[in-house]
Amino acid sequence: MIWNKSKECMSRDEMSDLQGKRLHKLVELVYHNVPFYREKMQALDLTPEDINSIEDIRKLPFTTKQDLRDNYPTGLQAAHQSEIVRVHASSGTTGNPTIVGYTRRDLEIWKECSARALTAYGVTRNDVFSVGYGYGLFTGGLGAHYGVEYVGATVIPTSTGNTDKHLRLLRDLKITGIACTPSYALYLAEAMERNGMTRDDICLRIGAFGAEPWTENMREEIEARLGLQAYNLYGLSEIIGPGVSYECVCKNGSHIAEDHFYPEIINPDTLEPQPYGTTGELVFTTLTKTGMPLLRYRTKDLCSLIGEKCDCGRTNVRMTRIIGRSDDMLIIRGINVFPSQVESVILDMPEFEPVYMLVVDRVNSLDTLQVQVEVRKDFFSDDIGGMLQLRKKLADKLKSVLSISADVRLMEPNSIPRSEGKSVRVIDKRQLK
Ligand code: DLL
Repeated sequence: MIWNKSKECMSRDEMSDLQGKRLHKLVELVYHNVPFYREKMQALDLTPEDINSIEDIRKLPFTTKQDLRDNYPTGLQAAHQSEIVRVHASSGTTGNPTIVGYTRRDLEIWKECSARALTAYGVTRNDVFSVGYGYGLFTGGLGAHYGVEYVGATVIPTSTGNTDKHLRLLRDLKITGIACTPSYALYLAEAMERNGMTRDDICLRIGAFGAEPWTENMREEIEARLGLQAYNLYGLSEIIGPGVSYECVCKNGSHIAEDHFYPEIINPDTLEPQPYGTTGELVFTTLTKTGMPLLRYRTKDLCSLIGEKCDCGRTNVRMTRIIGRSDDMLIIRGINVFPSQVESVILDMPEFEPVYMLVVDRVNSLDTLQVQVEVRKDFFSDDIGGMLQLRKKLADKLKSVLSISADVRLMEPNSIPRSEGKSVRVIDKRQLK
């Protein structure tokens, strides 16, 4: 099923035409209503009349997270405060949070994108859907919530916390769909097993997972343990929230709602736009938003775009999984390391739980990488020789993938703290020193 065939299956020419028209309107809006953009455009000697097709986007300035911080709290808002009907904020680990104001129209767009995603996964009005993302300033909870209602399925606003109650509801309400972070999905699976439940005690068939990077291995693990089809859901608060892109049943890249969010991939160093298939930093322009529209917002997320037609019939451009962020990429002894590389090694080995932590430090001016990982109950033992062997096996695999050696620490089952929201997988002590 396709929620909005006219927009999700448009011909390329029609789409470019629509994007160009919307871009022109957007530029007019921000030029007149947002001094930050007017000044940036004036510095480039640009007026809205110079932007007439989607190709003209390359003339426009980029926007960064720092620009949002500098204009805290509402300096980039294009709508009058009386038009703003909701505010979300993105969790920053440092500095001011990013405040995002939504107009009524923005909320309609968001609901539409969320419904497109759920329909692409196969959700219908007959589903009972639990939203396990946090409700509140985070966009996950309410973003998924209104999409489920719009599709006409039954929404259970479970939110985070209270895993035992969540499990009970999954079983008793015969919940068929769930939206949460992939790490929480695994946590639920563990809790289920601890409570003596199996996947046959629940009716889950569809999962909408996102808000943090995850891998194909993790997909297989979640699907096997919860007995569902796991789909990727991507988004960010600055752009709108979950629903910016979503997988379809082909599970081969996520379709971008590109009639609303125009994607580009740039080289983060030269800022040059890159062709389809090249990995780089993902940049979005919100073509239709009116609350806090953004021109060429640099997400820091690294991925590539897929231009080929998808077997599902949608023509919207797809993006690959996020392989990391240009700013959470670790540089250890000069080598770029993405936590997702470590994850795929760990998830490839049956001896380990998909729960790990990277601790990066600097000892005598030398970077060190420690990888803590939980050994599965069935493989954990007092046999020191066996444990040392297992440790070496993982260390060797990590070395061959990362090109640097890691100090592997085997941990007892359930000893690494779990998170209900986005998981924390990296502790970089170098920044704290
Ligand atoms: O995480 C919105 C969201 C909620 C998406 C629920 C999907 C599901 P922020 O808190 O602003 O918004 O964080 C956005 O999270 O730039 C990515 O780095 C990361 N991210 C989000 N979805 C995915 C995903 C929400 N599917 C930041 N895969 C983004 C990888 C993701 N990373």
